[in-house]
Amino acid sequence: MTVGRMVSASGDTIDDAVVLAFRGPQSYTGEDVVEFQVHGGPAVLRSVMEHLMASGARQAEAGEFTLRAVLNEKMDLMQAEGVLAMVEAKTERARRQATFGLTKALGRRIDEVYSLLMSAYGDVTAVLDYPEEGVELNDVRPRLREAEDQLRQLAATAHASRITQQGAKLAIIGRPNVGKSSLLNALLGYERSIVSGTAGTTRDYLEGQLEIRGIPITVIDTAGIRDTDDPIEAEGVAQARDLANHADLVLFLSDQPGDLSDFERETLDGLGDTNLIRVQTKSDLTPESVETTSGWLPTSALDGRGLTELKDSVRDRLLGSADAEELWVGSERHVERIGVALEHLERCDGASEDLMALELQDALEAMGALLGKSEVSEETLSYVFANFCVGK
Ligand SMILES: Nc1nc2c(ncn2[C@@H]2O[C@H](COP(=O)(O)OP(=O)(O)OP(=O)(O)O)[C@@H](O)[C@H]2O)c(=O)[nH]1
Ligand SMILES: [Mg+2]
Repeated sequence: MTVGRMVSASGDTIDDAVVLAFRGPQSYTGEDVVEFQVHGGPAVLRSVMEHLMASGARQAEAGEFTLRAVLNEKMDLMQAEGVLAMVEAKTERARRQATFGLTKALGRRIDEVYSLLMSAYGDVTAVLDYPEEGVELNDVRPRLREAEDQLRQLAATAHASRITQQGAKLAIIGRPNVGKSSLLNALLGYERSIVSGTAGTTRDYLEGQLEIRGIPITVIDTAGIRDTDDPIEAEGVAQARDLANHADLVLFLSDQPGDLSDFERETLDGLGDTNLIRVQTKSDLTPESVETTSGWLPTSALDGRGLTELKDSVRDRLLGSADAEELWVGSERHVERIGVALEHLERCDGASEDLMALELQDALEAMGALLGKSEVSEETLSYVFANFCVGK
């Protein structure tokens, strides 16, 4: 580490800087690396960059430092993907999941399955090559089932992982005046949307960002849905239904769940149950003696009751049973490769030994591509590094 003055070729002072030299192979990329720590500010940075480039340097490509680290075997491809996930992590939960990539925990789990398949493959080829040795194929099946189970468990975490990393869209819909904008404001903790007793206050949709139980969420407040002749309102209604259809989760609101209009019923039926939470609003107005309608979660934007339960319910619906402490498979590349391996394993069921050997070969190849055991293709590298930012 050196503290010194940076001067141009013509002797002009550029800045005082700290210069850190990392000698390969003990550096991030494995190569010799020099880091300049200069005073911030756009003019200083521009001047330093200009002078470095005039001396023969060039701007790094997106992800080039990490790519070089992979090519120099300082880290494997899954760790590099962990770096990207770490940089992109918006919440604590996403950050934790990224550490599983960085620390090779995910790679080790996949490696275990790979070894299991490899030993099964070895036995199948032994049966084929030396039929007289009498290796029982029965020994192979439990290992294949075990590998299949493990891969299925990993594949099942993909949805939760995507939601945690990329966030989810939550649409609030319901008839006019039911309290949609009030619920949005209550969830956000500030007055994002105009609230009034006039039905049809919200005509256009609007969005707010928040975090619910560690999940980045975009909440969308929409125009009240009802049968209307007003063309502007009808446009808002159509938009609300469309937003609900494209959201990861819909909160369907009613202050009188026992008395839905035909239009509300029809909208509700069109949404299906899987990504829907039925929310009863204004439950502060309901006398204690009145039982809550089954299947509806009672809430009040006014006094905050039911909002904790609502947030828990949002988390449960979005993440399912995926446990945050478990390893999750996040990258699309991992999900896709695991899917391919699973397809081949399924085809082993009831297959003859020679077919099984072929399927196992393909399954191993898919897993090997994940771990970088086989030659990593240019195409895979550019796919992985396409999303990196410059300087990583
Ligand atoms: N008592 C009570 N009143 C509420 C509650 N939530 C909303 N309101 C009232 O209900 C009325 C309508 O609320 P909004 O949030 O504007 O309803 P909206 O569904 O967005 O209505 P539109 O935008 O017209 O579709 C307002 O007068 C609110 O003060 C609640 O939890 N309790
Ligand atoms: Mg509104």
